[in-house]
Parts: sequence; C-alpha cells; structure tokens
Amino acid sequence: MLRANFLLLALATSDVCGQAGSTAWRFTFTSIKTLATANTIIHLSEIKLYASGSQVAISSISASGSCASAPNSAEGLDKLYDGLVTAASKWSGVTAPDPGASPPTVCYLDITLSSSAFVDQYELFSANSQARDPVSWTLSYGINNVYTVVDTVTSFAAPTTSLTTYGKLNIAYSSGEHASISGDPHILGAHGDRADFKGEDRGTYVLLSTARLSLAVMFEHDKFLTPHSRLWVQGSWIRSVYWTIRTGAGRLLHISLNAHNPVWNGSSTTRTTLLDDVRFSFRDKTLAVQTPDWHTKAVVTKGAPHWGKLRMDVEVTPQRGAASGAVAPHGLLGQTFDGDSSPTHGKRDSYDRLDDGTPTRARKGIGGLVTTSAKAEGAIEGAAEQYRTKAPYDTAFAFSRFGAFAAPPRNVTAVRHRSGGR
Ligand SMILES: [Ca+2]
Repeated sequence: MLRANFLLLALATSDVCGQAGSTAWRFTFTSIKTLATANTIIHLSEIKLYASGSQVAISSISASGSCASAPNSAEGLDKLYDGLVTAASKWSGVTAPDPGASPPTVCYLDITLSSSAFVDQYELFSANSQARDPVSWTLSYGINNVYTVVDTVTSFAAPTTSLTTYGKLNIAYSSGEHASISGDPHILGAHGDRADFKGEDRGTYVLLSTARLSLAVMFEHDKFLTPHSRLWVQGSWIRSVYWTIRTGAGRLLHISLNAHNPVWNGSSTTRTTLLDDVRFSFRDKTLAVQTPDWHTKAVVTKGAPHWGKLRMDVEVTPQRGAASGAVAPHGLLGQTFDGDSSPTHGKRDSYDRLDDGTPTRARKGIGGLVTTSAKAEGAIEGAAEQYRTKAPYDTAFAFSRFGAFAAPPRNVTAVRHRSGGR
C-alpha cells in the first residue's frame, strides 16, 4: 500500500513541475575541462536560474559526491549565488568529478530555491582557471527526493576566458507532440499522421519552416533489398540535413549534417556548443539543434530495420507553446502541428504488388521490384514539389514561414477534401 502511494507521488512529479515547479534543483557535474592529478578542483563563480525570463532566488546550495568539501572557507557555496562574478567570489570544490575513475565520480550541487519555480533557463559562470570549469553535467528537479533530469550537456565548449557566462542555456520542455521522418521515408506527424514521401533524387525539401528556423533535407534514390520479405525496392533515403537559423541576436546560421561524412563543423568529437541562443549537441553521429522554440535532431544510421543502409532520420519537437504561436509552423512535418489533435493520413506505398503488376506474394524466393512513389498526397497542403527548394539553405518555398510575423495553421479541411475525405 505504501509502495502504491509512493508511485502515485512519483507519477505526479512531471505534472507538478509543469504547473508550479519545484524548490529542489540539482546539477550533477560529470567532468571538468582538463582533469590532471595536480588539479583536482572544480569551480564556478556563479550560477543563475531563470523562470519565464526572470531570475529566481536561490536560498541555499549544498555539495556532495566528489566535491563535498571546499579547499578553504573563502570559496564556499554561498559564493555561487551572491550576484558577484569575480575571482574573489567563486566556489571551489574538492575534488573534481572524474569520468575515468572506477567507478566514475560525480559532483552534486543541490540548489534550494526560495520559492517553487519552473526553471526553464540557466547560466553558469566560469571562474579564474578554465581547466577547472565543468563541461559535462545534467540538471534535474526533485520532488519528494525523486529526481527528473531536464537537461543533459556533454563536453560543453566552455568559455575560454575567466569570469564569463557560459551563455543562457534553455531547458527543453516539450508538450509531448513531435513529428519525424525516417527510413525509406515514412512521415509520422504530430498527431500520429502517417504518410510516405519520396523526394526527387538529390532534391531538397523543407520539413520544418518557422519564423526563425528552416529545416530541409536532401533525398537520394537507392535500390535495396528488404530484410524480411527479400523484395527489391527502388526507394529513397535522406542523406543530408540543412538548418537555416536566425538566432536571437540576429545572426544567420547555416548548419548541415551529411550521412556520408557525419561530422559537425569539421569534427566528429562529442561536444555541446552554444551560438547565441541556439545549442548544438553532437554525439554518435547525431546532431541535435535546439532553438528556444524547437528541438530538432538528425541521426545518421545503418541500423534496424534497414541494416547496412546509410540514411538519416529526423525528428522535430516544439517547446512549450511554440507550435501554437502567431506563426504556425509549416513544411512537410511542421504543418502537422495544426492544433486539431487528430491525424491527417496521406498516401503510403504498397508493397503488395510488383512494378510489373504481379502480386508480391506470387514470387518464388528472392526478388521482384517495387518502385516507391508516394509523395504524402492527402497529408500535406498543395503538392510535394511546392516544398522543394532551389538550394539546400534556401528558405523560400510555397508555404515558407521564415521571417514571417503571422501565419495561420494549414487549412486541414481542404487537405482532407483533396484526399477524398480521409
Ligand atoms: Ca559569485
């Protein structure tokens, strides 16, 4: 009976945080910039937490794990929230976390807020020796000692100067809705909408278009043998992804990830970087690009269900309220966030009949060819070619929202009418 009550409390935490937040927030630091035998200290000059744009008051901070003790009383935990970013007002902890230790050691900072808050941004400030600055961590909130991780940062490109902000990091809180395109491209819309989409060979199409973000993908045609039914399919894969982003500071960024050479910005090193208010996290051939409004992710894979076939899967997730703002998102995936909570399915490829008209099940053994052709008819406004751009970073297409100040969601009634009342 006790256990059942405890479970109920645990289940309620995310709802509680979504409504009112928590007073308990925990940083778990897992590495610093340069760990050396003689350098077993972790430090920071300040931590700031924000909720809805306003700084929230910290009432106390405690340390545990590797960094439980301070090297001297002048560098205590109170220095982390005294409003001063100076060498004389830093916290130091002995010892730094060591990911190479067996088992790895970690450093916990438990923050108690003066009143419950729904923290959605935070800022760390370097101290006066960059080697000791943390670069990998998680942030969690706790309710009744049950902690939920809300942000994970790996190998952050920490400041190269002393007493500087790491930049304001946004915490990704999604509404639960997301959309994706994967495999021999299958679309899964925000409300479970399903359709298949085959772009032209080397053609670039916009998946998501918002006022500040345009996400496009390039398709490559390929003939492959399906793993289970041993059927030849003349299909297509996504092999390049392109992001065009206007940052909060007004800078225009062009970012890409290519399946044939999955590096980001010239390097395959795992790292997290903040450019203005846009965060890039690269790890294991996956690039996550997070603006304050949208969390997007492109994954290079050769795994299931198409073993050995090089391709990319892309997922887009709006952050709180982003999909219902003044500028309704568009693009092949973006338009599915249309606010109606119900799926609008479109054309999907059928593998039941070969190109020559014979039933697939009539085959003897391996072989037979099916050429895919679905272009999400019935699931999208207009036609596939209206989503095609002239160049990878071109944000212009029939339903572009890039730079827009207002735009309504798609006319879903018209989309369904065109598809024969699906
Ligand atoms: Ca300070």
